[in-house]
Amino acid sequence: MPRILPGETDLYALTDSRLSLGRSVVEVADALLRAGIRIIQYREKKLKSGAMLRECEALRRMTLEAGACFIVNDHADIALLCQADGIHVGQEDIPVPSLRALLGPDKIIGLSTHSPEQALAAASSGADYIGVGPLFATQTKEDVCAPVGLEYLSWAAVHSQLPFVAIGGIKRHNIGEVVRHGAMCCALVSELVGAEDIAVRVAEVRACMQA
Ligand code: 3NM
Repeated sequence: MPRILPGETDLYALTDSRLSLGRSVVEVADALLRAGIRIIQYREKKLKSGAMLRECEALRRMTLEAGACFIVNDHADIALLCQADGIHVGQEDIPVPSLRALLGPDKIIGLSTHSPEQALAAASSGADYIGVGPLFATQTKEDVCAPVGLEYLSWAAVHSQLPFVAIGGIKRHNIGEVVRHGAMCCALVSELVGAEDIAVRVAEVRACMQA
């Protein structure tokens, strides 16, 4: 199973069919994988669980073929059933130790964090990586807190005991700044899945990271 953590790859893509210009999750994931994305998180908030499982099974097959890591947002049952590489949860979801007991030692568990205190707690809880954000304003996540800004990212770059992925409002115009503040891996939703040509967009984003 492809166990790839943030830090081992530069970009982390999340799905969101509401932002995908009418394309299916499978179509978007295919374009992301062809563009060389090596971690995909399935994040669909509005579907019934049966439909979610069918999509996750398809994405699992595709990510395995591409040698990419597949993470499911929130749903431990679906992550297990589709044999995903891991799960990503937020601060108010099932706590990491309970997920670990359920999923076992090998599944990746990612946790969203919004402050240094939460990052330190994540490390002691047994999470494998953390999300650091939202760095900037975002319309993509409904219940997200106010932007934490780049200060927390700078803190994480020095002090995080876990691999981390920067997230929240990251676009071509600000990703250079995010990299300069110490992010080795950036998670983007609208900027990638909302692009007409996803391969071109991934190349542009990568060029901005390196500029
Ligand atoms: N988690 P976009 S921000 C899913 O800060 C998610 O934990 C966040 O979407 C966090 O790249 C976010 O379109 C949405 O701004 C990011």
